Amino acid sequence: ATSEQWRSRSIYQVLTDRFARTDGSTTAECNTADVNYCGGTWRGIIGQLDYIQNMGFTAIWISPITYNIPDRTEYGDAYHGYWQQDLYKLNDHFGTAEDLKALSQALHDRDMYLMVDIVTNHNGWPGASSTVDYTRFNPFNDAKYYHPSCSISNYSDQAMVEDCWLGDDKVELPDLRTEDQAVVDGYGAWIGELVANYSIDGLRLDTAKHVAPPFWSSFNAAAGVFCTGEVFSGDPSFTCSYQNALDSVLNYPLYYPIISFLNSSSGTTAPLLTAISDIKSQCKDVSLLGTFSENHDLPRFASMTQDLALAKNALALTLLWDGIPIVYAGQEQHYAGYGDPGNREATWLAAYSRQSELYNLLAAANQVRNRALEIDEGYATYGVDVVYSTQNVLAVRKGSEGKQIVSVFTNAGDSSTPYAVDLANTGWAAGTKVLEVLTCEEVVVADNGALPVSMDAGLPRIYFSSEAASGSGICAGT
Ligand code: ABC
Ligand code: CA
Repeated sequence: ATSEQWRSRSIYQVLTDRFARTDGSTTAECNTADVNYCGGTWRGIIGQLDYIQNMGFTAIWISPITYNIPDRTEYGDAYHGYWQQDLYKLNDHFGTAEDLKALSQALHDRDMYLMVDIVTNHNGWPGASSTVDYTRFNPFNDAKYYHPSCSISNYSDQAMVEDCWLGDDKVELPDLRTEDQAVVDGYGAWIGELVANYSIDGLRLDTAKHVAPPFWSSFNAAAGVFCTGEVFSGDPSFTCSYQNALDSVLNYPLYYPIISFLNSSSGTTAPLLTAISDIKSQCKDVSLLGTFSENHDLPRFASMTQDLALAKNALALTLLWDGIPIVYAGQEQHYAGYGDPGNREATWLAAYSRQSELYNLLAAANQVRNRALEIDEGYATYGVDVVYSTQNVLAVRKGSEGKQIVSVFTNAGDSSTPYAVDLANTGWAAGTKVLEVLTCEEVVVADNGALPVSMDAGLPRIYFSSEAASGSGICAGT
């Protein structure tokens, strides 16, 4: 699928090993500290697509699918898939080629997309650099395809970030010469075939900042589908520069301000306000960036605060901001693991509960976003417009006149008292009936054009006009 098609999607991120087992078990042991395979599979994902789709997601991103270091290492098993050894074989812990094709088909039958995580920067080796046997890799089976070993000791030295090796002597990540034509061609031929074989709709490109942009331009073209790169940096000018080579990047520059605003009541909106204008001025197309507040490399939101109202604000903001929202499996269950490997809890241990408050908040937020996208061709590209801000409260409008969503976020927290504000500049005329889609209460825009907003218990608010909501199922039955 193209960038244009991905712009209106909403992505649920899964580590295949940790999301769902073929047997559908909700009790199979999975102790993250053991760093071993827990038994999740592609067939398992097929079995839980209702769980994902009922939250309103229209795509999934799965962890790498290729053959990895087969044996246990000093850093445990390659259950995450980033220790690739053979591009032309699948990781059979997750299933067969037929299983992967079946997952792709099952998604397409639901009009959902499949995004696959791809590693091109390195392979994986279970030991020190001096012990690497290059003949074990396919297709780059000779030392000539790799940079000489050196470790990345200084992340501000970009040549070092690109040419030295990630990993250490427990698990080395031999670094490909991605500037060489033979490597560019080898990856290009492979990705075109992979995308076609499994009808893949989009790619998440691992370690994007460890590979120079010219490689990415060729790779994105060879893939022929939407590509979003992992440029792990909070610096907008650095991260945005990769969007000149790739369709999209993950929005790390937005991640840090989201967290510092919402992970405690003492945070402020200031960094987020700065980020909005920085990202807008530096990134080529903000509407294609991947917006997230958790992933498998970062501490879970709930490891920073147990406050559920703050978690709700973080998720509402993730979904209703500019860009393509991405929610990491387990976030809807308020999982609280701190960093790798603790943040890779098995989703099945929450029994795929649809009772969870965050599950229901995601369903409501995706529903209103999906509706706005359906009725407003300008929604996705309408850059968020700040209509109100204090240190602790932020209200934004997104979408064309009459079809806009106005959301209000706060870091007041769940023990806070009511807070009322009359919001001007929402774009709605006096007398317009507006629905708050999380409580399903209707309010009317006042004669002076202000939207009467009443906040309570630190909860976010999401407003959409009753007319635009009508017939969509939003707040149906209330
Ligand atoms: C294993 C063990 C761990 C052990 C580790 C050394 O080895 O499991 O217990 O501690 C995979 C696996 C991991 C595994 C690694 C290494 O491989 O998932 O479990 O860890 O063997 C991607 C993937 C990630 C994956 C890899 C490798 C890359 O998402 O899951 O890991 O294929 C760097 C990379 C980034 C990478 C990330 C984990 O590490 O750039 O691609 N992610 C700074 C640096 C970043 C750096 C980040 C985290 O720290 O600039 O480059 O990311 O280490 C902001 C700044 C940022 C800064 C942050 C901290 O602060 O703007 O630049 O990021 O303000
Ligand atoms: Ca590299």
